[in-house]
Amino acid sequence: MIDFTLTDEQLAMREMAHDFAEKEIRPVAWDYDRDGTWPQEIIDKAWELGLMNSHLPVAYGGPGLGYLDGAILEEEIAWGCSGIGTSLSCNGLATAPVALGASEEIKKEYLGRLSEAPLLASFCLTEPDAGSDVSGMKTTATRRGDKWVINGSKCFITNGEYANWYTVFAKTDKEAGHRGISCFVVPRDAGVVVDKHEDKMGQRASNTATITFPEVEVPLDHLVGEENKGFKLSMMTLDRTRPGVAAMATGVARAAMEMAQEYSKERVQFGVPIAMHQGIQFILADMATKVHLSRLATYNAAVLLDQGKRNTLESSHAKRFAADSAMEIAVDAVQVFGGYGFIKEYKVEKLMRDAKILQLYEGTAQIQRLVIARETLLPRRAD
Ligand code: COS
Repeated sequence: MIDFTLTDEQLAMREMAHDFAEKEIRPVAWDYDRDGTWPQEIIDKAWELGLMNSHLPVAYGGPGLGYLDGAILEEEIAWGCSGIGTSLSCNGLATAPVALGASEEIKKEYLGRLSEAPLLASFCLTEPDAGSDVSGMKTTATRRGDKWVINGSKCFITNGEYANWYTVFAKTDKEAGHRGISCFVVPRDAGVVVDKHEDKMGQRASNTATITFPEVEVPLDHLVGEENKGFKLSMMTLDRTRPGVAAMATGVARAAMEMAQEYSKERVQFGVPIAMHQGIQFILADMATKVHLSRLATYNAAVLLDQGKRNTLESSHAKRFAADSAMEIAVDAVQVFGGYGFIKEYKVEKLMRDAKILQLYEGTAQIQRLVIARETLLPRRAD
């Protein structure tokens, strides 16, 4: 049976998240964007209300909500501000490999921390010379006595400056390509160095940093999953988190569409509101279709995860379509505003800047197409 009817609990959750986005995020989002301020106050409030760590298993103090539940929350929060949404949802990226592969003790310790206090964790995969090409990474982890010693630098790390701990991917066998990568949990106080805070075009309320690991030592049990099996863990993680990015993209797209709808009903040209002109109506109609399909693709990718099925293809469909649509819709929303859309006072330009990163992080629009092409040309379904 195909049924996307939300349960009463999901509807209540959506309303709570929307209320939070409307009352706590929207009134300050444009100030945070202008100043690039870190939204700690909002993070604390969101954590209190249970709007963070929705995926954290009950066994480690979390609410243990499903991926569809998470997507519903993420769309609403991103409707408020996707920069703040990225800060709030990033724990999901850092914790996925841990939930998938870490020992019970490590899960209790590190996942438990996030449910005990409004702490953050960061996912460290990307390097200056290894973005789309994950297996080109240069960071190494070497076993020395009863420790792993990690050396290297990671860039574009979301929440990097504020994280309490990091999920780090490093080469444990330099000659083995993607089969020589392992994953580790690294507490910040192990000697992690925050090098650089990026000044970004959009999503300016989220923190993006360069993180260096200079001879950072962690105990042997901080290896997540099996040695040299980290690449697969990173891919399985992205399968789980890309629907969340798609949900955020749907939220940004919806916000831009609503702004364009409202403005087109007020703005009068040639004696009538511009919403009466067919040229504008067609733009608004395409926005509505894209928002609708983005949400359906997102829910589809999330529901498969909730059913315990592999969703690599659907996850990339959702991420690629929703992110591309958010960008198109935000550009078109500025167009509907005409010259005013280019003026910061009218607010819609923020959404155009924010939308761009959705086509870049967690796999570019081109990487999603690569995954889609491979999955459809050479299906490898292991449900
Ligand atoms: N789930 C489980 N296993 C997967 C998988 C998935 N979704 N995708 C790939 N694998 C496995 C493959 O089955 C293969 O296994 P074997 O070692 O048994 O052969 C292995 O991983 C290598 O896969 P592949 O050959 O497809 O790897 P590539 O090096 O060609 O990389 C892409 C594939 C490009 C898709 C991958 O590197 C990628 O997603 N890059 C983008 C990274 C990204 O999103 N970065 C953003 C950082 S987070 S903000």
